[in-house]
Amino acid sequence: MKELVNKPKSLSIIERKWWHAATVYQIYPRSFCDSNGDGIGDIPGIIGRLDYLQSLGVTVLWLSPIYKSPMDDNGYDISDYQNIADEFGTLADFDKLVAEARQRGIGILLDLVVNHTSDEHPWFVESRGSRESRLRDFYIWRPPSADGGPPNDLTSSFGGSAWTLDPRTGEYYLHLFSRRQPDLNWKNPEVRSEIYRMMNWWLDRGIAGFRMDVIDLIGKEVDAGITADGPHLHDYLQEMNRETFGERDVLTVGEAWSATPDSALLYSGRDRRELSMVFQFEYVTQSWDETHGKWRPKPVDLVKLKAVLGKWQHALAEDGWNSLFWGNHDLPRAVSRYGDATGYHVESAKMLATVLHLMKGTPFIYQGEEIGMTNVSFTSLNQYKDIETLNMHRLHVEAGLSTEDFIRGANESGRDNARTPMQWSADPHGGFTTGSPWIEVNPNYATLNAASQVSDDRSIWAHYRELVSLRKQHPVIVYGRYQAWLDHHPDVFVYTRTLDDEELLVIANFTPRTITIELPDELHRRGRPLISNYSPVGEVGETLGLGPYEAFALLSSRLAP
Ligand code: TEU
Ligand code: CA
Repeated sequence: MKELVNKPKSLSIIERKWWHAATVYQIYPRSFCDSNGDGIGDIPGIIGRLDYLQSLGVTVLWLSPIYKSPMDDNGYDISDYQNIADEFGTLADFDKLVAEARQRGIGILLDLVVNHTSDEHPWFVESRGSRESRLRDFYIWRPPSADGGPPNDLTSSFGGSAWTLDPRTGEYYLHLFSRRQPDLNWKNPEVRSEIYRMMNWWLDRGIAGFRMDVIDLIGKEVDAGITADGPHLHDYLQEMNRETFGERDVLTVGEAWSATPDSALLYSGRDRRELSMVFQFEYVTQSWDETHGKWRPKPVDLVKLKAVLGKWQHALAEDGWNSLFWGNHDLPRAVSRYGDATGYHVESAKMLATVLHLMKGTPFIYQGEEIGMTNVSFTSLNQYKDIETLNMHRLHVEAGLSTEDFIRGANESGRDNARTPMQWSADPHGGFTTGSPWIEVNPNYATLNAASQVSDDRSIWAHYRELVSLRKQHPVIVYGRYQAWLDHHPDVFVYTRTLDDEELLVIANFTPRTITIELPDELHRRGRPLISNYSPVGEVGETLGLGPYEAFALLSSRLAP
């Protein structure tokens, strides 16, 4: 029996924003499309693919860094914030990208990397010159500890101490990433105002907002050993908001590995005036090994995965906003990590997309995910290019691990999985370049490529396009209340989204097996099949059979009998 509810139209407390209904697409420029045959993706290459992105339906592109950089960390080490790296193009190319994207209803999000700069940034060159340098205090310098070693035991994300001794002045500088990425001193008001000035300069060029690299680290209290979530973090973000984008209608998303549902409300709560949303990684790190971290990931535990994603859905239901993503340029390929890249490639890629894109939040598609690109299997160390992987290899081998063992972990979790070139076609190097690519293309490009999918209505690509379009058409997908069902079921992900008199039911089999599940009375219904990766499902009753990785969504009216 269905309840006959006839409540007044619900007034969501959340103020409507354009980016609530948007789907963002992340581009890793180095690996997206090479226009001039030098083996490196570039801005003209992106411009050449705008029609492809428009037909996918995405309305925001987040570009990983395109600024001048010695590329120690592929651009996350910036030496000039107000210029473009030669290999990516020119400022004129960038302005053209913004204009051409805008004509297609697409906005450009820049990657704001302001926790650190490159060691080649003129600020650092000046700062390291002498202890009396006028920019000394732009970075974090400390004298050696009593035994001459580093000031404390803070470690770098890429391995080893976070401190490097600079012989010129006999002091250590802090770098939470590579030694070529010195951390800026956010306590210095001059540093902050320089950054705000630079941000406004880009906003004035017409960008749609920023993705903020490791933004949870800028409030660090180095001497107390605090890096993430420091005491002044939110003061700085409120100041940044006031001084830069606060009055502009842009999207801002902060990368925050330390974020909890509570802190997410500090960043994105309605009265806080900080950011639109953050990326949270709780569901990522919960499957890392206690000692070896991501290099020995545990198998995905669906019950735990549902619990974490559900917790975030609830915590930000009435205030704040979620970001939704399975992958990015640091993470393994979604279908390899959470699906089945060999046995049920198409089914599982579509299933994952269905589950993610119908939740509440703004979905992010990482380049190539829309065609189901997979992890790569490298066999020799020189195929890897990522600084994190190469540094970690050195440390693990010093600690007694064999290179072969390390490669097994890197093929599962290394960042280069996400960085092999976009597979456009079955042409040499997947149509990414006419030259020789900076990193090898995944050999499966011959069968797994965009060209073969865009014209096929049953492809993974077509499924993503459908999901992006559904979000634009159905407010229930954007604003509906989330409720999870069958929390403890190890095989299926089931949730409903409710708005006014509409209810969306999403059911997904996370296993490569044919299964039968029992559904509680409240879920029995007839409705309109919205999307599926098998044949359309218009009715569910007490028992439901699901094929391997089957997923579907059913839209029904709560007023109907
Ligand atoms: O990543 C932050 C970060 O902490 C990653 O290094 C992450 O921990 C790691 O990949 C997972 O093992 C951001 C950028 O997304 C990343 O590409 C940069 O290398 C890093 O910051 C430094 O800017
Ligand atoms: Ca190029």
